[in-house]
Amino acid sequence: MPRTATYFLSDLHLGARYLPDRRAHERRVVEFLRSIRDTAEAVYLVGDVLDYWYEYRTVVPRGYVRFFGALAELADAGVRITWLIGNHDIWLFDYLRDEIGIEVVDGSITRRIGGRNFFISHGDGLGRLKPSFRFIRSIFRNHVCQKLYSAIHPRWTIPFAYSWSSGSRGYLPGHSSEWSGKMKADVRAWAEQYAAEHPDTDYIVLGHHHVVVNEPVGDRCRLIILGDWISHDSYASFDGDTLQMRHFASKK
Ligand SMILES: [Mn+2]
Repeated sequence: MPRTATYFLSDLHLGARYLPDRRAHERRVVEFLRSIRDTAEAVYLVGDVLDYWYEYRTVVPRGYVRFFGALAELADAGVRITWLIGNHDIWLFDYLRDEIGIEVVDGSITRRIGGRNFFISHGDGLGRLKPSFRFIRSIFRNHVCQKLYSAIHPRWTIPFAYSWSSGSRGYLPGHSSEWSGKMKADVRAWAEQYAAEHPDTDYIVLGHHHVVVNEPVGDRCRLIILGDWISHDSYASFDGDTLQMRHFASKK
């Protein structure tokens, strides 16, 4: 089978302390990655793939072994992997780039894939941000703050980070978000404006909101929100012409 498909997924939140069975969750993701091995030309991980990660110059956190292994198998088989960082996996620096051979991107990218133009972003930094979220976002990305943080022993920072991460969002099991209200209005307003300013865009692909969305925006563009791997096990597949949202069904 020729490798012609591009896959997009986001918000796996691997390692999240609120997952009922973290190992089973990781195995499901690995099963998915293996299932696309023969068809994938490229994979886009659109942020919040890990619930928390902080790599030091010489040391990395425990965990994610099977997941990293599955990514490495894909990369070694020639699949191009691009990981756009989210607001949970901000501190991915050069380890996975060098160790696995993936591209790590901070921010948004535009790509021409097949015959279509894509805008891809985790989405947490788009549109109007709450001042408190904007402030935290700038602290987290500040190099001096990162240096200071990395000087604290991880025996204190890692447990703190996991509990903060669980408490900071309402995405606990059974509390999936809905595509409605202010969130929908804000994201759509931003997307309408982007599509108007970039009329050659075919797909805006976002994560972050934990909802599955595939709907028109502007004259020719579609807004895609990738869902998550907490309630939806969702991903998008693109065959060079059309993009489809799907839900992974584990065979195990
Ligand atoms: Mn997010």
